[in-house]
Amino acid sequence: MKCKALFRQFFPFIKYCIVGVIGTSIDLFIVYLLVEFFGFNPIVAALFGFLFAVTNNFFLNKFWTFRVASTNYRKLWIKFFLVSSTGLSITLLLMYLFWEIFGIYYLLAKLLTSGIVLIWNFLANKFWTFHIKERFIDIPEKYDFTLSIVIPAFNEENRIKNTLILIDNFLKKNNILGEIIVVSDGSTDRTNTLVRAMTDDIDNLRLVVHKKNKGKGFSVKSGVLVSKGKYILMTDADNSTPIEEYNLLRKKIKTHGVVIGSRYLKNSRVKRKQPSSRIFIGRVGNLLIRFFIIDNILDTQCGFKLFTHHAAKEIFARQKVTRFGFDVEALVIAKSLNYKIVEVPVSWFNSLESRFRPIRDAIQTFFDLIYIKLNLWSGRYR
Ligand SMILES: Nc1nc2c(ncn2[C@@H]2O[C@H](COP(=O)(O)OP(=O)(O)O)[C@@H](O)[C@H]2O)c(=O)[nH]1
Ligand SMILES: [Mg+2]
Repeated sequence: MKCKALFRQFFPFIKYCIVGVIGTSIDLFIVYLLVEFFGFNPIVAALFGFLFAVTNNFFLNKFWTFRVASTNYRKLWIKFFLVSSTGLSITLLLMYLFWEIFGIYYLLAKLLTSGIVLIWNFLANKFWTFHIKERFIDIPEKYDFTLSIVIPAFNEENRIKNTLILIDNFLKKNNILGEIIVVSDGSTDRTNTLVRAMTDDIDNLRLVVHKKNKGKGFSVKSGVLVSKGKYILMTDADNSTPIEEYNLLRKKIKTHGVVIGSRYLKNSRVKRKQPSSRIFIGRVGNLLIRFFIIDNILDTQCGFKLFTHHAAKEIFARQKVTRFGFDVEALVIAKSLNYKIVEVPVSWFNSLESRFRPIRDAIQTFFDLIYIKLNLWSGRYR
């Protein structure tokens, strides 16, 4: 486990080194410019070069290496500057020690010094400058239900009835006081009639109706905002992840604000795969998401996610993306609010029917990702 944790720092460390090389090149270039073309004293020029490189490295590390959402630039920059200055002082001290006192060949002394300072700077920035304290909020309120289950539904007359029966049975069998909220989103088939009829047989089944289709994201949001449970689960109308998997997620919700089902972990059980075109889109999408938006999460798109009441309300109140990009956005918001997120392997039975239109929805989701990134940069989620 320790080895794994260490390995996770490998990529950030490589990125940190790359940023360091860029910073040093800029530093040298500025010193050269100032001395040769503007007649600066080399010591003064070195000072400017240092400040410039610190600022440049700061931005690259904030947005690329460590991806910190905080927009308190002044505080972060001062911390980063302090770490860099301390690094510089250590450099001088070690050079004095290695070269003057121990008589080590000066280039070797410099190599040793650089290595030590690099590791010091990396660790100090990782665990101090850009360190985020994750939080877990569990307010000891009295809730009307233990669990709210939010199901977005768009023309689901074929699939929803069975799912509702399974969920109702599960709640009864496990003695869970739950409410089920179906958000029918401009459905033009018999979804509304069907669900309404079932409210006679199923306790605490509610139907929220959107007259026009607004998207899965918008629907989950409206369902979450009216939920009254201590925990809030979103799941798909086709029961792709069987409701029994709630028991797996529940184990982690005692210590995490957000627990998400995952199809890509070692113990995930994916039965009946999606068509290969869909898998391809999913993989490419995931790569883009991991590279540009959120790392450390393997499956952002699984429709089975559990939140504490407080986390769900805080996250979905800030939700802006209305269609399929909303999953990623919810996780981005959770991260920028410093919630602890954990992935749990679940089973997943692909249903042959799908509302996802591969080309149209993939393109729309791509634009949503850009929109999320812009919101993140401008601090709109905080
Ligand atoms: N409210 C709402 N739900 C939608 C919309 N599109 C898809 N869904 C729901 O999202 C869930 C997953 O959709 P599904 O067609 O199974 O997609 P897939 O599993 O990703 O192929 C189902 O519960 C759908 O009814 C939409 O536009 N509005
Ligand atoms: Mg499905």
